[in-house]
Parts: sequence; C-alpha cells; structure tokens
Amino acid sequence: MRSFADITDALAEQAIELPSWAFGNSGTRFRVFGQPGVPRTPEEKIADAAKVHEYTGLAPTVALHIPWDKVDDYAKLAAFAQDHGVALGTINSNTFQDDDYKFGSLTHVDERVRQKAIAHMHECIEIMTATGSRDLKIWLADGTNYPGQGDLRGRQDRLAASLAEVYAQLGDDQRLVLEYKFFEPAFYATDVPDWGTSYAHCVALGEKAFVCLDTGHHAPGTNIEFIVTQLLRLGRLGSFDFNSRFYADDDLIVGAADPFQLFRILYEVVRGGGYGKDSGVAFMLDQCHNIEPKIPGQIRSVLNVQEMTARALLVDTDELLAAEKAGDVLGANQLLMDAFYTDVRGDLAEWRAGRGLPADPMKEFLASGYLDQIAADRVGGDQAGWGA
Ligand code: LRH
Ligand code: MN
Ligand code: MN
Repeated sequence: MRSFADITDALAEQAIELPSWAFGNSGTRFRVFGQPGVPRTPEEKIADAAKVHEYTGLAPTVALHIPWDKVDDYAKLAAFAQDHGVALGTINSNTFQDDDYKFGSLTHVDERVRQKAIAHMHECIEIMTATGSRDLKIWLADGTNYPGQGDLRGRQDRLAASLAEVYAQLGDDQRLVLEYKFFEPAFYATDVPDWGTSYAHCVALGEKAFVCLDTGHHAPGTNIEFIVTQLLRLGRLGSFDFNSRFYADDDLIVGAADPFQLFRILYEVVRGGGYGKDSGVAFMLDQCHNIEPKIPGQIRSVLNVQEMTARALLVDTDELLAAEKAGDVLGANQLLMDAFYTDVRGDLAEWRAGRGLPADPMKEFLASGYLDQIAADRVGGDQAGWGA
C-alpha cells in the first residue's frame, strides 16, 4: 500500500463542484421542509457554496441550473462568484418544469415544443459563454408511462436530431454532457435510460460530447464501477453527479449509504486515468438536503469524497496488478480491502492544517456563526426549484 505522503500531491488536485440547488429548500413530493437562512437568490446560493470551499479547499466551482438560477447578467454573476473565491461551473439545462414538456422536450413529437427545448439549450450555451463555463449538462425527463404511448424509435431519432442542433452551437472549448437515468419521472420507458444510450448519442455527436454518470441513476445492484471503467476506456466519461441512495434516486449525501461502493468507483476512476485536473472528468455533487442543514451537508459530502479518494489513491496499482496476474485472488482482494479499511481522517486533518485550512472543517464552520447570521439576514428563502 502507498503511504499518505505518497498521495498528497494527487489529493491537492481534488476539485468537487457543488450544485447551487443543494442550498435551497427541497423536499419530496410529500413535503418541503423550510430551513432558516435559506438563499433567496442565486447570489446567496453562491455565497453559501463559497463557504464550503473556504472551509474545505475542495469545492472551487458552483454549478447552475437554468432557469432556477436565472439572472439578468451572467458575467456579473461570475464576477460575484469570483469575489467570493469560487467560479461558476457546469450549466444544467432544465426542460422538465414547463407544461409544454408534459410529453417530452428534445424528443417531442410536436416541432414547436422540440424547437423550444433546443432554444433553451442554446440559451444555456450563451450563458456558458458569459460565465466561462465549459460544460452544458443535459438531463431529460423525457419518456413514456405506458406501452404504445409513444414511438420509441421515433423518439430516439428526434432526440438525435435535437442533440445535433444543440451540439452545433458549442464553442471549441465547450462540451455537451448527457446524463442518463433509468426511470423517473417516466415509469415505462425513459429516452436516455442508461450509459449505453448516452454513449451512442455522444459518439454520433462528436468529440465534445460526453456521458454524465449520476451515481443514483441505476437499478439496484448495478455494478457502477464497471460503467466507470468502460466509459473511461472509451474516452467518454465527462462527469459525475455524486450522491447516494438506498432505494432509487434518493439524492442523499455521497458516501452515506454505501461508502464501499464509493471507494470502488473512485478506485476505478484513479485506475482509469479519470482523476486529476487534466483528466477531463468533472466531479460534481447532485444532492438535496431535505432534512439536514444544507451547508454542513455539503461540507460532509465533499469530505466523504476526499476521504474515499485518499483511500483509493492508497492502493498500490502495480502491486495489485502483480497479484492479479499471479492469480492470487485473496491477496489481490486484500490489497484493495486494506486500503478501503484505512482510516485516513487523522492524516487528512493534519495535512489540511499544514495547508492553512481547518483541521476539522465542520467544527470550524459550525463555530463561525455563519448559520446564525444568514438566519437573521435572510427572510423568506425560497425552495431550490422543485418539490413545493
Ligand atoms: C435528475 C437529476 C439531474 C437534474 C438534477 C436536479 O434526477 O439528477 O441531474 O439536473 O437531478
Ligand atoms: Mn443528476
Ligand atoms: Mn437525479
């Protein structure tokens, strides 16, 4: 196994993008529980996200969701973020909250609605240009609830045509990232249900199209790390939406439900060259904190990713490959498990302190008084964008 000192350079490269929507009130379709101090504007969401970066050094960018984070001047919003020590990151399109999209967006059989969805994507690309963002992330709620409701093939064909129109608008340094999800809100057939469908569309589009893997978007029991390996092998893993789940798309804190799965995923990321600032693979969170406080929820999340990344980096890949080659089943497995069971929290605390960060970011943030301050300052905080 590698030593902690061996992995600190790699750890220093870690960057995890935060979703603006994690800071707003959110809930299930049964209830949204409001919390004091919740942001009322995109600026306040960015200010909260900046706190996570200030205390952890792990979260230098914030993803926006349009139109939830609609403002008049995006360059000004980017400057606001910069003043707070962060940058704006991925622009997430939203074609799922408009009555027009009841039967689909980029797949819609009605040309007017399909063009409206394409125009929204183009607007998102313009926002990216204003904010200096690299990635347009597309997740579609498109699908059908009943067999026969829609022509599955026709929907794929329209999707391909729509995506090509969106792709054509990308600048040279911009990327399209297509996220998949196996069900919900459509319950019979989802139009981008799996990595293979996303991959097929990306390959047809061109070299600036990549797959986004949301860890909560698979059937129970799916071997997600295998998908990671395959997409890295194919050069099409663009980004992660990290979260954890017990049942379906639960959007719980990453690493909370199954830390071992997170470790296995991160090991494959490291193994496959998907780790680090030049890898082209963006780490993002996609979570909602329905009952726990939001900024601490995000602090816990990025620390969970950091801890599991450290454990994955501890694996001596050469040693492991040698054990695998020798057919040493138990030895190889033990090499992985030894790294997984290594408690890195003490080393990480010491390392953080040595870099001018709080050894215990959660404790220092809670003691900072920021939560009391925003509770007093912000009255009438709104929900993240859905679940009212
Ligand atoms: C869909 C999803 C997608 C959306 C986000 C709010 O379930 O994961 O990434 O943009 O949730
Ligand atoms: Mn997602
Ligand atoms: Mn999701």
